[in-house]
Amino acid sequence: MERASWEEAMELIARRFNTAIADKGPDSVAYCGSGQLFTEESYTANKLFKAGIGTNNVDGNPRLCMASAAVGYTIVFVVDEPMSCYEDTDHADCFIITGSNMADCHPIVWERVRDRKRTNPDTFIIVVDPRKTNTAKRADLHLQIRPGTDVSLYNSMIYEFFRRGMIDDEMVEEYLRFQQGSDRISLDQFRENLENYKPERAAATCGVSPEQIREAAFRFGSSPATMSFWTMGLNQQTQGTASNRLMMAMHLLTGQIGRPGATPFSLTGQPNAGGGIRDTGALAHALPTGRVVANPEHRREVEELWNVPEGTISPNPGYHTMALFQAMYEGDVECALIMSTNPIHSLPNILPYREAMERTFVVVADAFHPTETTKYADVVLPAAMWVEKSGVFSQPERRYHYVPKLTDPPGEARSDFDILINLADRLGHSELFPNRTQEDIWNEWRKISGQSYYNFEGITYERLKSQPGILWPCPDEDHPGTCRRFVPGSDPMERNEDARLDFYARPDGRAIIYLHEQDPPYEPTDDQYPLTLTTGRVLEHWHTETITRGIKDLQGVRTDFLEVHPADAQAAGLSEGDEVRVISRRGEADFVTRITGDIREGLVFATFHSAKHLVNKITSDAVDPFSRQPDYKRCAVTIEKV
Ligand SMILES: Nc1nc2c(c(=O)[nH]1)N[C@H]1C(S)=C(S)[C@@H](COP(=O)(O)OP(=O)(O)OC[C@H]3O[C@@H](n4cnc5c(=O)[nH]c(N)nc54)[C@H](O)[C@@H]3O)O[C@H]1N2
Ligand SMILES: Nc1nc2c(c(=O)[nH]1)N[C@H]1C(S)=C(S)[C@@H](COP(=O)(O)OP(=O)(O)OC[C@H]3O[C@@H](n4cnc5c(=O)[nH]c(N)nc54)[C@H](O)[C@@H]3O)O[C@H]1N2
Ligand SMILES: [Mo]
Repeated sequence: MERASWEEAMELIARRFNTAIADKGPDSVAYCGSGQLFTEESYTANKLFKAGIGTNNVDGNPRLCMASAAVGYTIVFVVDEPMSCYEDTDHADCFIITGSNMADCHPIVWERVRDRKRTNPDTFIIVVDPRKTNTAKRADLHLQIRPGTDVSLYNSMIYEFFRRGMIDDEMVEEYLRFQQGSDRISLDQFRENLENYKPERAAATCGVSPEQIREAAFRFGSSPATMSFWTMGLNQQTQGTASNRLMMAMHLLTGQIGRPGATPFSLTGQPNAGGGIRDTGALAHALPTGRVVANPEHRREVEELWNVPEGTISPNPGYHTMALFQAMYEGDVECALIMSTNPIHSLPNILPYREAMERTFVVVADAFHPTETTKYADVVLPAAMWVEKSGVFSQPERRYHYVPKLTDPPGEARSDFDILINLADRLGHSELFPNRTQEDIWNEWRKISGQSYYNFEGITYERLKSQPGILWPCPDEDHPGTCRRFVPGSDPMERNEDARLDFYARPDGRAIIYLHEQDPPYEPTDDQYPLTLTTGRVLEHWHTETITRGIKDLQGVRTDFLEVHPADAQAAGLSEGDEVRVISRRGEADFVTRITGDIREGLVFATFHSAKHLVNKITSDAVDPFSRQPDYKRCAVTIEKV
C-alpha cells in the first residue's frame, strides 16, 4: 500500500471505471454494498449505478443475510418487510423463535420477550435450533432439529393444525389462496400433501420426537396470540425461501396474524438491510419500493421518478453477490467498488474469491485496514463510521430513525456518501444529484416512496430528529406512523375498511400459501465427510471482528472454538482444548475444541468471526434457488486432531 491523496485516488478510480465502461460496457463494473450504510448512502449508490452508469450490478452483503426473507415476504404479500412491530412482543402469549439466537444476536428484543414472560409467566417460548443456544436454554420447549429440516417441521405443524381443527376458516375462505410454484392448487390438494408430514414421519426427518412437534403445534395454534421470530437459521439455507413462506403460512392459516401479539416477524440482521437495501431496491434484480428491473413498467416508472430518459435502466438483472465474485473470477467484471463489507472474510467458500479479487480492479471503502478484503484491494479508501457521520437507519419493524453524528472522523476519513457523490461527479453523472446534501437525498427518496405502498412521505428529517423513529407507511406529516400493516383502521394504505385484513398489494387481496416439499441435504454426509458443520455468531463480536477485535474488554472472548458433541469428540480422539482441523471438499481451517452436549451429535459449530480461523474456507456457496442466499448453516466436513 502506498499513501495517496484523495484527489489522486479518486482520479485513478474514475479513470479505471470510465475506461472499463467505454471498452467493455456498463456491465463490466459493479457495486458491492452493505446493510450497514445509511439509507441515503445506499440509495445514492443504487441510483448512480442503475440510472447513471446503466448497470444493475448492485448487490452486497444483504444477499448473504436477508434475501430469503425479502423474497418470502414479497411473494406472499407483494410488499416486503414484516407487517408488525416490536410492541407486539408485549401482547404475545406464545413465541416461536426459530433459526435465531436472539439472546446473543438481538439481545434487546430478546429482553423484551423475557420481560413479557416475567410479567406474564404463562407465556410459552418455543425455540427451534440444532444447538442449545443461550436462547434455547430459556425456552419452555426446545426442538433441537437436524439442520435444514425446517420445511418438514412446519409442514408437520400445519398438518396438526388441520387435524386439531385449528385452521381459521374465514382466513382460508376470504384472505388466502394456495399455490404450488406458479400453479393454483386447491385447499384439498394442499392438505393431501401434508399426509406425508405426519408428526411420526417428520420427527424422523427432523430428529425430534413426534410429541414435541404436536406440542409445538398445539401451543402455536391455541394461544390467544402467537408471535414468531426468525433470522439466519432459516434464511441461510438452500430452502431458505420455502422456510420463510411456511412460517408466514402457519400464521395465516391459524389466523395468528394482524392482532396485537399475533404475527410473523423476520428479524433483520444488519442495522439497515431493510431500509437501505430492501426498500431502496439496492439489489441486482430490484428497483425502489418493491419494483423489479425485469418489469418494463417498473423500469419506466423509476426512470420517470429519477428523471432520466426512457431506456436508461438496463432490463437485465445484475450479478447477485455470489455471481458477482464468480464474474470477477471469470474476468467479466473489471472494476468493483466494495463499501462497508468485508466479503473476502464473509463470503462462503472464500478461497476462489481471493483469486477473483486479484483479477479485478477493486476499490474498498472501509473504516479499518488491513482486513481480509483490503489486503486484495487496488485502492483502499478510509471511510467514516456511523458515529462519525449522520443518516437514517431502518429497524426490522419498519422504523426509520435518524442517527446523529457524534464525533469527527479521524484523519482524512470521509463518509461513504461523500465518496459516492464525488465518484458520481467524476463519472459524469452530477445531474443525477442536483441537490446533494443527505437531507436532499432523503427528501427525494421519501417523495418517491409516496408513489408506492411503502409511502413514508410524512417522515421528514425534522420529525426524525425530534422523535425516536417513525414506522412506515406514514403518508403525511401529521400521520403518527403504522404499527400494524394490512390491518384496516391501523394501516393508512387500506382499501377496504370493513375487512378483517387487507392484503392490498394483491389485486385479489389474498396472501399466498405455498406448498413446499422437504429437499434432501444438498451436500449429504458420507464416510469421508461424516459430520455437518454449522456457523454463526457470539454476543460479544460483530461479523468479521474489524469493529470489535480492538476492544480491550472483549479480548478474552474466544472466537476460535469448535463446538463438538462428546460422542463425536470421543470418536475423533479429541479432548477439551485440543487443536482440531475441520476439512470440507473446499478447504480446511483449524480451531480449538469445546466439547459440549449443547450441540446435536453429528454437528459441529464454529463462528465466522475470526480471520485467523477462517471458517469460510470450508463453507459452501450453494444458494437458495429463489433468493440466491448461500447456505452457511450446513455442509459436510470431517475433523481430525492436529
Ligand atoms: N452479537 C452479534 N449480534 C448480531 C450480529 C453479530 O455479528 N454479532 N450480526 C447481525 C446480523 S447481520 C445477523 S444476520 C443476525 C444473525 O442472527 P442469528 O440468525 O440469530 O445468528 P446465527 O448465529 O447466524 O444463527 C442463528 C441460529 O440458527 C441456528 N440454525 C442453524 N441451522 C438451522 C436450521 O437448519 N434450522 C433452524 N431452525 N435453525 C438453525 C444456529 O444454530 C444458530 O443458533 O445477527 C445480528 N446481530
Ligand atoms: N460462515 C458464515 N459466514 C457468514 C454468515 C454466517 O452466519 N456464517 N453470515 C452472513 C451475514 S448474515 C452477513 S450480514 C455477512 C456480514 O459480512 P460483512 O459485511 O463482510 O462483515 P462486517 O464485519 O460487518 O463487514 C463490514 C465492513 O465494513 C467496515 N465498516 C464499518 N462501518 C463502515 C462504514 O460506515 N463505512 C464503510 N465503508 N465501512 C465500514 C467494517 O470495518 C468491516 O470491514 O456475513 C455473512 N457471512
Ligand atoms: Mo446478516
